[in-house]
Amino acid sequence: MSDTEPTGSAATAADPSSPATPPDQTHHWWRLIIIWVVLSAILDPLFYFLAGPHIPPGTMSSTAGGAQFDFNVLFVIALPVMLGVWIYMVYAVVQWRASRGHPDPVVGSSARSHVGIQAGWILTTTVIVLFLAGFGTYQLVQPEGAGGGQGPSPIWTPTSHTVLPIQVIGQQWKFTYRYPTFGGMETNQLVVPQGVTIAFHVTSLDVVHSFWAYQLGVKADANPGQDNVAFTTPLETGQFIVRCVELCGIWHGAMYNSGQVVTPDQFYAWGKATELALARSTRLLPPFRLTYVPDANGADGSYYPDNVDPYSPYENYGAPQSGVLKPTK
Ligand SMILES: [Cu+2]
Repeated sequence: MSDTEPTGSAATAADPSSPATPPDQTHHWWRLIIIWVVLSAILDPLFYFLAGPHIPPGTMSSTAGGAQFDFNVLFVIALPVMLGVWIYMVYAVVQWRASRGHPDPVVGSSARSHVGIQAGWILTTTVIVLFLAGFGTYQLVQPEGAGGGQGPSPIWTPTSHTVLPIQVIGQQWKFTYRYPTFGGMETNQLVVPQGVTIAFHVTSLDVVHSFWAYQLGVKADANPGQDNVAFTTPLETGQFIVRCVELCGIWHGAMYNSGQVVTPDQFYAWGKATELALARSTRLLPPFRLTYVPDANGADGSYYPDNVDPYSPYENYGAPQSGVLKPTK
């Protein structure tokens, strides 16, 4: 900025040719503020009540509804800030463009160090940022852990006594699901009951994957050797999409399937039927554990519970079984 012009006197020197300069200053401020307040008061509720209910990920589960609410609150706060910038920009372009022949805007000392503007600016932005930090932190922890993986010992745990555990096992390149409630069966179908709080125990057999049940508002990293817990309560029946959202190898992009929220009756019927249908393969699985160790032999995608060393004598690495190798533990 150039302030080499003589201060103060330059503005007064221009006055005789354009007499109305000083009162015009406040006029612009009030006009800007009124446009801003009116537009914010119209557009904020319009967004919240018309667009808000359709914002992803929807309201299929408690955590999805929470994510939608959080987004809408943040947007309602952000919209007036965006409007403030846009309105000022458009107003400046229209009102103060050179072709309108107005005198130059104020320069020199009167354009600097306006205590009110500075204090207001710092105060407003500080209040907004601190509120967002507080709101974000609270929402992250309190409403059912917000659907994110909380690690093996979650900060937020459900108050409900009927929590259904479902294990999500990421592996190159699919998700499988183990249901300890149904004999530890493992299936590639994710079926969950409506109205029941679910604890997803997310883990991996190989590299880092990430379990994202989009419409349920659940997203948790799948790390080998880690039990990452995420809670949600499905509220609406229907289909939801599951994707891997951590680049995990060449077929990462094909690592998706869909899940189903059904009524509790349908769920238990499905569970019992599937448990029966899978009984023979379930017997070949390692017992249900929160984490596993992949089979070092394995092109077949099999795995061990994590209390068995994959390099123990139980593994024969393709060598014929003989009496030489004996369990040492
Ligand atoms: Cu993956």
